[in-house]
Amino acid sequence: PSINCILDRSQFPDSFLFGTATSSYQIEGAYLADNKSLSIWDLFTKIPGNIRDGSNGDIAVDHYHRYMEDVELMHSLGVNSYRFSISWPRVLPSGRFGEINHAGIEFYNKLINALIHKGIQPFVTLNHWDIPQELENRYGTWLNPQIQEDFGYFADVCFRAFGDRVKYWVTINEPNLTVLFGYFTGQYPPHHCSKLVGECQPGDSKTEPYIAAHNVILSHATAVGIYRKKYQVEQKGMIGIVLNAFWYEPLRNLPADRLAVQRALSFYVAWILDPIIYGEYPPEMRKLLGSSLPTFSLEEKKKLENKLDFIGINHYTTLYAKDCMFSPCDFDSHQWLWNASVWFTAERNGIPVGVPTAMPRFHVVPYGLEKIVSYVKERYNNTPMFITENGYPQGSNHNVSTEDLINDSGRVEYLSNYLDSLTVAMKHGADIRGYFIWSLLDNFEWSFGYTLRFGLYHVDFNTLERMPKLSAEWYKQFLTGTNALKEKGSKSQKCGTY
Ligand code: PNW
Repeated sequence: PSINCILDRSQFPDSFLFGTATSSYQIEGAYLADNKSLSIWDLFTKIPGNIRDGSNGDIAVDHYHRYMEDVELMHSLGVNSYRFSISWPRVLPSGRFGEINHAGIEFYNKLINALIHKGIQPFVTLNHWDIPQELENRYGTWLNPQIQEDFGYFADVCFRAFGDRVKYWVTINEPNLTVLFGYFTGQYPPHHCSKLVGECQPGDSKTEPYIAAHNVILSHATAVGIYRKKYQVEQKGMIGIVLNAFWYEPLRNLPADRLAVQRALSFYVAWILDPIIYGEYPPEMRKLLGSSLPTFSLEEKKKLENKLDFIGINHYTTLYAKDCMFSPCDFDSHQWLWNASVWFTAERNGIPVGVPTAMPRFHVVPYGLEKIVSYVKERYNNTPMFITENGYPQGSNHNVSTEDLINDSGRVEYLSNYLDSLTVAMKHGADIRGYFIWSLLDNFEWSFGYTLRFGLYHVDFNTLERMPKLSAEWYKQFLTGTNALKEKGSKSQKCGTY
């Protein structure tokens, strides 16, 4: 691989967390084991057409039964942290309407203890999209304020059971993406959308994403409130939220497109973070949307005072943004941010923004990480940040051999250049506390099923055997300071020159 710069673990503080990330639905399998109930993803994946290869997470990579082996893989990498999520329907099969499932608690206890035994800090996400289906059936999850109390209850159960050992909590993973995918495009459960977009459950796609986001923000605040009040003093952990965050470049060198970039960031990232940190939706959003954006009551504002301790950033790629407000676009505005009058593309004059990957619209643009970190740093007064996901997808169809998948030099190049970009942001003062590679191993990639692979470890989806890829070797060598790839591959350039 051609790595443009020599990275060194010693460029990062000793306390810096280096890890890998996964989520429960994507890896655990055992979807009905030991009293677990169905999540919204268990049902959604069974409806034909929802998942590219018709697959689901029933078995996934069977982490539920192979967790000890997977902890060993992490130990051999030399990571000091692991980001994973707790399956809500495994711990509370009927949410707040039923009993705690002790088998579920037991599973996470065993996992957490095994990690700690190997010196790996658990970094735990309470909800990475798998919500008990019963809550969707009963009242419609994120569309109903009831979810705030129910999510708070689930969080409370987890703090009480695991908080003596877990010092890093994430409330919700990428809610900015899931409310748009769940209530606007309909790509994810609960599959609501307007007729414009495709086949789905009828929903008011113009208002539902705002309502869902409002309940997400207040659910986060409820969980943080419980942590602050009942646990944090004693358990001494940190709690935050994780956002999906692209970087955007103006498509044309025009003020209108530079404003479009700012609107895209506001309508996607600040949409969730401004209320949590400043108690109000972004002024840019309010100005354009007026009363179609919900407002926070006095009581709700009180809840928002709980804020957060860190911001988690999941960053994968950069897109070009084009203004559609000052001069209307003659094509449909891109679906995700229909309300921001921005259109996104990954190409300028036919030239892609970076080297393409196997995932549509995901290109390799390392400086995007530095840029998005600086944006968050400036807007939120350098609140502590973790890069909670960064990673590179490979496609796997029958044309690709296992050997090619194992020999993932594209991923090594991606990761080293993004990590290098992160060091630049840190040199400029960004308070970054950790970095997690998505993912430890190949797994169920949502709408893409098993057709996209993000793992440092290859998984044979028939035998479920794990095998290290070149990127696993690279990470290990980086973490243990024996950067042998340095001699073999890199152009011996100074870091920061990608
Ligand atoms: C994140 N997009 O999801 C999730 O947190 C992970 O669970 C997931 O496996 C990972 O990124 C890789 O995709 C995303 O369409 C899903 O732009 C879709 C998009 C971005 C992130």
